Amino acid sequence: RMYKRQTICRRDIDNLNVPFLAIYESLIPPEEEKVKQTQLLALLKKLVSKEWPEAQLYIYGSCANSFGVSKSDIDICLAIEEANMEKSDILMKLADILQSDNLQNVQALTRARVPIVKLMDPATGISCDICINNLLAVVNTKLLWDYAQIDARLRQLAFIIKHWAKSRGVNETYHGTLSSYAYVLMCIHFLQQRRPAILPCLQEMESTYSVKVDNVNCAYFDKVRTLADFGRPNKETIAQLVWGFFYYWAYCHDYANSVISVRTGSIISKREKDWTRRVGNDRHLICIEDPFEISHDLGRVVDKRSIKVLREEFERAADIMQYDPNPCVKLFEPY
Ligand code: 3AT
Ligand code: MG
Repeated sequence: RMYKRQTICRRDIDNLNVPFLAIYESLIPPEEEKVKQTQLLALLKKLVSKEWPEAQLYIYGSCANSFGVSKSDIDICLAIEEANMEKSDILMKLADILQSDNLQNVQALTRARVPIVKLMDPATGISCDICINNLLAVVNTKLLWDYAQIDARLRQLAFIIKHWAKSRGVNETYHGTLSSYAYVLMCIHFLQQRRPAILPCLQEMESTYSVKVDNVNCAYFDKVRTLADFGRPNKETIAQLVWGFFYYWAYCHDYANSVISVRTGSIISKREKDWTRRVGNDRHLICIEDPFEISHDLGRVVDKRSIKVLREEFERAADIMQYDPNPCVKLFEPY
C-alpha cells in the first residue's frame, strides 16, 4: 500500500487556499470567550486559595496551547503538595469547595483514567475539567504554544485537521482513534519534515527553558520570537500542506516500522523503542512519541479495528484533496 502512487498535487490546488483559510477563521474563538475563561479561572482561584493558599491553578490543553477552537472546554490543573492525602480525597475535597459557590454540576470523577472534577459555570456556559498535579500536560501545552508562534501555517493546518477529525469521528480516544494532542503533534512533525523545513526542532536546539517534572527533564529552546522568519524559505500554501498531510498518512508513512518524533524532529524506528509488538494493551499500530514522556506512544489507544478506520479516513481525505471538485465541503462531511 505504501508508495502506491507517485502523485503530485492537482494543478488547481491553490484555489483552495481561500476557502480553507475561511474555515480556519470561522473556528477561531472570539475575544469575549477568552475573557469569560479568564473570569472563570479567577473565580476558581479565589475558591481554591481559601482552602489551599499554596496551591496553583494552571490552564492547559487547547485553551492555552493556541489550538483551541471556539467553545472548547477548559482543562485546568491544580498543582498542590498534599503529601498526606490520596488524590481521590483531594478531588472530593475540591468538589466540595467548589460546590459551595454558584457553580453547577460539580462532580468528582475519581475512577476515570485521568481522575478529575468536572463542572459547569452557568454564568458563562463554560464547562471545565480539573485534574491534580498533571504538570507534564502543563509543560507540553507550553511546547505546543511555542511551536505555534514560529509559523502561522501550523495553527491553520492543525485547526483544519482537528475540524476534519471531529467531523469524521476519528478524534475519540475511547473509540480507539486519536486525541487532539496527537493530531497537533502529527502536524508539528509534518512541518518539521518539509524541505525546506517550516518548523525547527526546539528540543534539539540549545535549551533556554528547562524544568524537571515527575523525574522527566523537559528542556528546549523557547525564545521563539527569534525564529519568526524560520519558515520563510518554504513557500508552500495551506492547501498544499493539507493535501501533503493526508497524502503522507495515506501513502507514505511506514506504519510497520516508523515512529514519528517531534522531540528529534525526525522519524525513528519502532525497533529502537522496542515498540514492535503488543505489550499489554499497547499495540503500537501507529506510533507517535510524546515529546517529554518518551516511553509514551500516543497511538497506543489505536486497535486493530480503529487503525483500519483511521487509514481509510486518511486515504479518503487524500483522494478528495486530489480529485474532488469541491474538497472543502466533501472533506468535512459528517460520517
Ligand atoms: P480539544 O480542543 O479539547 O479537543 P485539547 O488540546 O484540549 O483539544 P485534549 O482535551 O485531548 O486536547 O487534552 C488536553 C491536554 O492534555 C492536551 C495535552 O496538553 C494533554 N494531553 C492529552 N492527552 C495526553 C497524553 N496522552 N499524554 C500527555 N498529555 C496529554
Ligand atoms: Mg481539551
